[in-house]
Amino acid sequence: MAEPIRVLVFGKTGCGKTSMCNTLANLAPEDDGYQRVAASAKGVTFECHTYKQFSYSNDKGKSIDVIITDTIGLHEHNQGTVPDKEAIKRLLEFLAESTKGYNLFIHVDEPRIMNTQKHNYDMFYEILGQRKIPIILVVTKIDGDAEVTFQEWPKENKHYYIEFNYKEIVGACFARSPKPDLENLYKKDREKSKKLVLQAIFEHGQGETVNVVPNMHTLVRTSINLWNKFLEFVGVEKNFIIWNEPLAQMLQEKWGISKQEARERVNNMMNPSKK
Ligand SMILES: Nc1nc2c(ncn2[C@@H]2O[C@H](COP(=O)(O)OP(=O)(O)OP(=O)(O)O)[C@@H](O)[C@H]2O)c(=O)[nH]1
Ligand SMILES: [Mg+2]
Repeated sequence: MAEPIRVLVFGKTGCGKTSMCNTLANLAPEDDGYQRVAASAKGVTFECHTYKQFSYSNDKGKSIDVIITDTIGLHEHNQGTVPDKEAIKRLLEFLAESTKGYNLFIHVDEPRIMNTQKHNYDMFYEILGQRKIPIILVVTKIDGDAEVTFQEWPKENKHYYIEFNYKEIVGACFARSPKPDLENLYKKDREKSKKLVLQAIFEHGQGETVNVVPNMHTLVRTSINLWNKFLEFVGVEKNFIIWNEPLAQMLQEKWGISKQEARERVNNMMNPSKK
């Protein structure tokens, strides 16, 4: 039997990642495995979560199995649930355990293009995926715009994204409402959006899997690059590394080396000239 397609979902906090994953995995609030979503000021998802495998058959009767992982939203306010430093650390810890790798990245974002969009893209596609994992963009919350359909949105806005390597841009709505009238409309939107995203997974996710953190060296290098990228975004001078200890601890736990060896490895990589 063919291997399932492994998909990693990322994007800034509150853009609708979990709402999309719940919908793709066919989960409603009363179901086991449904993950909480909310319009709160603080981020909701505080751990990466992998959903149970599900199947999708397209219009031509071809089917795929999909395993989808939702991640912690980045770019929270520092009073939020998971400040960026902690979010990056949890993400790396999770990825270091994800030895099967990924076939596809889904970047989720809202219609208005902001600086956080490029920043998230760089962190995942450029640094973590080393440009080896194909990526698609899902733009949520198109429902607020009566003028544009899901199919029209990507056509009308694709020129804003030419600097990015997105294989496809999908317009979507994954909202849910307790008000029955609104929910009737949202339900149809979710069904349409689900089909569009699953079809994009079908088309772009069938290549080889790539393990994003295959060894200790990659973990340290990736952490440094991610952290520097984050500092660049918040405008702090590069190489201001306060990460040595958490990183050494990760190496120690995951690869079972001594504390001293872990510290030495991290220090050598942080300051290669002193080696
Ligand atoms: N109008 C509208 N609201 C949406 C849509 N998708 C999600 N929402 C709402 O946006 C809010 C945040 O959604 P979540 O799915 O929790 O967002 P998230 O990206 O997982 O957030 P974090 O876990 O904090 O990173 C919720 O109130 C959702 O109901 C959409 O397509 N349209
Ligand atoms: Mg979430």
